[in-house]
Amino acid sequence: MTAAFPPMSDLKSYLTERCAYTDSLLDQWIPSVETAPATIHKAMRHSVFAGGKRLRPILCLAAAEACGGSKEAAGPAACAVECLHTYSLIHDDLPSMDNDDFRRGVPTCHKVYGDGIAVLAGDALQALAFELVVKAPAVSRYTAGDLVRELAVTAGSLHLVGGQVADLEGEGRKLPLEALRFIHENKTAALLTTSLRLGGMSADATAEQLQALREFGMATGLAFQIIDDILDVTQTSEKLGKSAGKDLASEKSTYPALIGLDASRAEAQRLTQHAHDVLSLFGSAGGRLHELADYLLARDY
Ligand code: GRG
Repeated sequence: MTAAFPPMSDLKSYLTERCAYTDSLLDQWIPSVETAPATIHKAMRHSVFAGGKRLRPILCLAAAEACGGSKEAAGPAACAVECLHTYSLIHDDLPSMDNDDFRRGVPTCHKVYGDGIAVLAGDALQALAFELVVKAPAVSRYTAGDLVRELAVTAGSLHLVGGQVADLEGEGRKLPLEALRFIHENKTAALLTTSLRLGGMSADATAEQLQALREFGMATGLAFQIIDDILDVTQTSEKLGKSAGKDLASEKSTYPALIGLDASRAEAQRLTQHAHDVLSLFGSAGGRLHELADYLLARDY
């Protein structure tokens, strides 16, 4: 397999380049706003191109790089995880869920297109995720069915949906730390982990490499969500591009609410250190994953 990755450059330009690469593929694969029925494609594109950080596609591409693969082979999986992620944001923002008006710096999908079209835009993005993941070129260790299963299990009742159910049922109650950890691992860390594993699978990763990507994803994913909880209390809505301070206002159980800001930061640092440790089998090919783990810990939006 050809390694089509450029040599290490500074992280900022790497992120910009990977973001632009993902966007160009998404633009190619999401039906245009002229495609009938136009409203649904406008709504899908409104949320996808509203300015997300593209962390999941970037992790997918970096995991492929760590396993000796190419960004071209990982591109379909990178777009699939972004479509699944954007669907979850659209549905999470609905009045019947988290009821948010503002996401990625713009009004939420249902605020612009109404609840019905927002539900359908999420549904269509979820379906598109599965259509895209099977575009990945064939490799010897994994079938298209293996990639579909990886995405489906994460999207379903044991992970994304299950985490969202636990979150809804935990509203208005002070949760024990283990219950909060369950929500964060399933709402957040599971999809980051699958993004990495799909990148690895597109590069024909070994079972050991996929297992290391799982451990790296669960550790960085939980650290990512702890940082998200911290940013909700320390940053402005303008900086975050979504409503800040909501967790505090709704007395939601979060890491800072349960263990305090300092202990939350320390836990995110401990998890990030564990993430670095599990990358040892990738040697220098894992360089970008090391950088991304530090970037996720240090982010301020
Ligand atoms: C199945 C409806 C449904 C929901 C599943 C993922 C999820 C649960 C809800 C989405 C909202 C949410 C707060 C998720 C937690 C993960 C998280 C912090 C998402 C935001 O991710 P970023 O910061 O967002 O990467 P951008 O906009 O940059 O892509």
